[in-house]
Amino acid sequence: DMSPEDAAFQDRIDAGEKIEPKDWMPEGYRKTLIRQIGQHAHSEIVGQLPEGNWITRAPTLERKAILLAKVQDEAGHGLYLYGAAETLGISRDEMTRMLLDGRMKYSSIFNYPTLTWADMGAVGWLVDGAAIMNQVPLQRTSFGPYSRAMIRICKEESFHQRQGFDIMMKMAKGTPQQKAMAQDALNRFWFPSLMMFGPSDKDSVHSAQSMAWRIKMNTNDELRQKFVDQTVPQADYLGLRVPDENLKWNADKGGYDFSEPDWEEFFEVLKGNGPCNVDRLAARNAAWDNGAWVRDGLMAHAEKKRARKTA
Ligand code: FAQ
Repeated sequence: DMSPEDAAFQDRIDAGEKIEPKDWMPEGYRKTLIRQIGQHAHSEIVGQLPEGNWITRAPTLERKAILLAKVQDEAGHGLYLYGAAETLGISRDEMTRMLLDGRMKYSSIFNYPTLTWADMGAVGWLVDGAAIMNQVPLQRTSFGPYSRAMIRICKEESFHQRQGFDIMMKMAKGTPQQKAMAQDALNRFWFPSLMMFGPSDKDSVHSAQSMAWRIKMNTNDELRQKFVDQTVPQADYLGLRVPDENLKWNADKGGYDFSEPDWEEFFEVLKGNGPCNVDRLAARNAAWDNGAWVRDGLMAHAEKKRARKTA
């Protein structure tokens, strides 16, 4: 049974109103948003690492400039999202500490290594493709600052996806060796990309409440299906094979049948046992520790200015 406050809040959600930071909200709504937006922000920041790995090794100056711009965009997305989460009463420092000591998550996908240049194509095409599929509906999410951040972010993500597809085109239509690299990247990134949408609906603990609050607009399986339906024809166009024996057009449902990812692997990655979890957290911890002198310097400077003013 709902309290009168909860019922009035649900009425606002059902009427499609946006909830703003100073409005009353149930504690569960606030907590869920801090979790989801915070994890999303951390994903953007940790998500810089797999691509950052290739900036110094991009094949041409033009490719390097494009990749650099994309990775910088991801830092920007992280900052908008931390800003949106801060309006809910948590600081960016606190969220960062929770990432660094493992109390908060980031997307499972960034725990896989980027082994070749073709992986930059696969990440842009598949990972940004999955991110957009998830984020376009979130432009209509009920929390105002999150929905406005999503509008801006989606514009940049579509550029990111196109640059990834462009790399895949070059590789897939290139020499036999280049085509083999593109196929290998698709083979390794296909199932991890499907995992980005979260566990299957029967194992999704948060979906029902988050959808009632319009924090989420679709179930995990709905978006995964849409992603497969959009991506398979793109693989055909590239002349590449999706690594799934069970992939088959199903005319009755108007979509593809496909194999589920290995959910045991997914839950292992969430527990910290993926191929790169240790490296990713070590890299973020090192960045935080190595930046301590900058934070200390800024604080000391602010302190000095304050002392001068009051003197
Ligand atoms: N990875 O009950 P549900 C990007 C956790 S895009 C890790 O279904 P929910 C752009 C979940 O947190 C990637 N953990 O959860 C980019 C929960 O655990 P908890 C980021 C996952 O929240 C591209 C538990 O499993 N995008 O970064 C994952 O209702 C290229 C149960 O799951 C967003 O974050 C996973 N894949 O649905 C950057 C989008 N899936 O917290 C660089 C916003 C589930 O209770 C390069 N987020 N879990 O301990 C969402 O839409 C939702 O949070 C879902 C999960 C759909 C991800």
